[in-house]
Amino acid sequence: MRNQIVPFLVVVLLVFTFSCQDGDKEQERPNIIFIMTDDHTTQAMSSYGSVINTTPNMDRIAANGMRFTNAFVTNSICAPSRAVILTGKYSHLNGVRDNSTRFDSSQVTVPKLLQANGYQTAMVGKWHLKSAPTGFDYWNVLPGQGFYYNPIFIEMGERSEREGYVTDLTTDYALDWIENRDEEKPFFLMLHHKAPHRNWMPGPDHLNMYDDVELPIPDNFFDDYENRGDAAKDQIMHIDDMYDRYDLKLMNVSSEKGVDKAFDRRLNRLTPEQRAAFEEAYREKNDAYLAANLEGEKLSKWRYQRYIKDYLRCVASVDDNIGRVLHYLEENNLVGNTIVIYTSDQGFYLGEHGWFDKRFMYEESFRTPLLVSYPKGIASGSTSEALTMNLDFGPTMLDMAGVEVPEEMQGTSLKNILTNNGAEPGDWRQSTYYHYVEFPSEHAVKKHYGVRTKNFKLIHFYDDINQWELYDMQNDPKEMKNIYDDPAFAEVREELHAELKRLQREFGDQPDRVIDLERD
Ligand code: SGN
Ligand code: CA
Repeated sequence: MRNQIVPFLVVVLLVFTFSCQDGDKEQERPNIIFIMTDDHTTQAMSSYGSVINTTPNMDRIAANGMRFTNAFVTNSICAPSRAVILTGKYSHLNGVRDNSTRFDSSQVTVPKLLQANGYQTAMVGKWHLKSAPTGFDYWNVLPGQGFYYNPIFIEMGERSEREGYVTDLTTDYALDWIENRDEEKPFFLMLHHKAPHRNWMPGPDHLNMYDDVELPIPDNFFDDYENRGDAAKDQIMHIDDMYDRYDLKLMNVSSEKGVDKAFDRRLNRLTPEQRAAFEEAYREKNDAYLAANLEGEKLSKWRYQRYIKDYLRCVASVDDNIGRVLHYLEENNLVGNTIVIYTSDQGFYLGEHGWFDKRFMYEESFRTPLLVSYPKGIASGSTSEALTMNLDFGPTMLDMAGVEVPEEMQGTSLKNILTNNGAEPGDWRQSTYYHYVEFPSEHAVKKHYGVRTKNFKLIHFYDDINQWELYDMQNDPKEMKNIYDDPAFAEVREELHAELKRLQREFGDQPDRVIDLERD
């Protein structure tokens, strides 16, 4: 076995090295397709061992390239994650610390650098950064969160509504752009899906998927948050907090709640045919729900089933559409020279701890999927356990394109890992730093920062509270027991405190100063 693998790797490395030599023909520089979904989490990807769905097309990216098992975000929420990816810098430096901040588009970004270095660049789909996209030859984005049905797109500044389902339309625009590109130049495409973001409205092709199955519930669904701090107890993101109409599509339940009214406005966007199909898909199931008059745990379980099925129906459409992109690359002889990256803006809770949404540094939302394929440089079917961050995506894409990574970017290129079968270089990071600040706000997740190594995680919840949590990631991967005050872990605790301080110095983050300023 070893005898076969070593020559194979040598060939892969040589081909890769040669393909990146200066003076290469322009079209031999790799194309890059960066596909990012909104809130798609590893628990709903078959390549990461999902027990609730399959994602055959995403699996093809994993099978043709590398799957990262320890990819994390720096701040688990949408606009901040996007700004981190564009700039390669933490939120406190790129300015987008929460979803309400406008991105300062005069900053140095990955698309600007690729564009300046001869790439043709495009951005299609969810943008969410308030200022207009810069650094793109073509852009066509959804305003704000966008709509699932008949969405409005802003194409190079012009707004128009398109009939259809957002995931299909976003892919149509992306493929049209590739089709009409200048074939003499390499291309960089950011293809950002809205799905599977709340309120999980499935497309016409998947409305009845999972109708006849009951999906397994996470074993910590009925978590009572014992042995945890107040932050886990005080959140408002429990499946029981969901809205009947807006989230759960109980169109036979009346409600005066604002967000349910917003759902009615959304339904009104559908064409009569779309609306008839949508309502018909839920009608019998919603009637059965009312007749059953469920309470307590049974009601929570019903709500989980409705939530997870709609979420997965939205994921299925993304997966089908990724299949369309991969098929296009095959048909047009683009597979060999195109890097395909698949990720999400962050992870998500699929009933773990009883939750939906994200924001916490707890595993499910701190993690993000990361698959990268590139036949010329990455061994197929490989995995890497290196601790990686969304901070690294920008430097990686620049490095793979042969463009110098600016000193100010705080991430590290993954090129060495990608081209070395997933092995970590000797000096690779042994810890990751996280900082979330959007509080008070929807879902009531408190401000916190922390550090994670492969074995432990230390979190400090601050602002309106002052509580520390420590988790043993090997023996308690679901984070059910805070061991911060356990004397057996006193040494680990002190080591992590020191590491946290070191990281805050390295990255220039000063949460304690922020607290003081906010209190003044
Ligand atoms: C909306 C959702 C929230 C979600 C945020 C942020 N509420 O406000 O549930 O946490 O987006 O999501 S909704 O009632 O409008 O659906 S993010 O992915 O954009 O950060
Ligand atoms: Ca998101």
